[in-house]
Amino acid sequence: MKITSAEFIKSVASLDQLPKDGLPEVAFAGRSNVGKSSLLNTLLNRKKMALVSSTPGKTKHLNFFKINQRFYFVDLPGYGFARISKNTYNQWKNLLDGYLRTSPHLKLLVVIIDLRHEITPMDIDLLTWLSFKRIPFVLVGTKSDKLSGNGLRRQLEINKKLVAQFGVNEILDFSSLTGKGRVQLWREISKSIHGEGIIN
Ligand SMILES: Nc1nc2c(ncn2[C@@H]2O[C@H](COP(=O)(O)OP(=O)(O)OP(=O)(O)O)[C@@H](O)[C@H]2O)c(=O)[nH]1
Ligand SMILES: [Mg+2]
Repeated sequence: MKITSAEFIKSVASLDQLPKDGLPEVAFAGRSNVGKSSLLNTLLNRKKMALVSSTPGKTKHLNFFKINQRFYFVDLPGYGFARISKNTYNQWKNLLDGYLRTSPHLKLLVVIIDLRHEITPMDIDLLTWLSFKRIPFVLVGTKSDKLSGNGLRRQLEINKKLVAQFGVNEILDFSSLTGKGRVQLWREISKSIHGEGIIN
C-alpha cells in the first residue's frame, strides 16, 4: 500500500477518549517488548513514529496513528510485564481488555509473538478470547532475523502446532530489522479494511 500520510493523533489513557470519527482500526497486540512498536514503524517506513525501547513497558496507553486520512493503527501496551506495580498493571489490563471488548471499529488485531520463543500462556489466553468473540486476527512471528534455516523452520512448526486449536494455519514470518514479511502483512491489513471501500 502506498502511504501518503501517517500522523500520531493521540495517546488514550481511558476508553472515553477513543476517537469518535468512526474510521476503521487495525491494532497491534503482544507481550511486552515483543516488537509491536517496531513492527508498526516498519509497516509505515518510519523510524520513530511509534516509540521503541529495549526496556519493556514503553507503550503505556493506546496510541492512535491516522494513516492516509482513512484508517487508524493502534499501538497497544504489552501484556505480561512483571516489573510494575499491581495497580499500574491492572490499569493497563483494564484499558487493553476494555478496548478489545468494546471497540466497534476494530477490523483486525495483529497478534505478535517472538519467533525465538514458544507462544506464552498469555498469548493463548488472548487467542482464546479473540476466537470466542470472533474478532479477526493475524498471527505474526517477529524478530525472525535472529533465526535462520532449520532453527526458523522449527520455531514456526512448534508454534503452529500450539495455535492449530484456533484454526490458525499460518504464522507470518516477520522482521522489523530486515523488513521481511512487510508486504504480506500489508496484504492482510488491506483485506481486513477492504470492506470499508478504502483500498482498491
Ligand atoms: N533483531 C530484532 N530486534 C527487534 C525487532 N523488533 C523489535 N526489536 C527490538 O526489540 C525491542 C523492543 O521493541 P519494541 O518495538 O519497543 O517492543 P514493544 O512490543 O512495542 O514493547 P512495549 O511497548 O514495551 O510493550 C527493541 O530493542 C527493538 O529494537 C526485530 O524484528 N528484530
Ligand atoms: Mg511499544
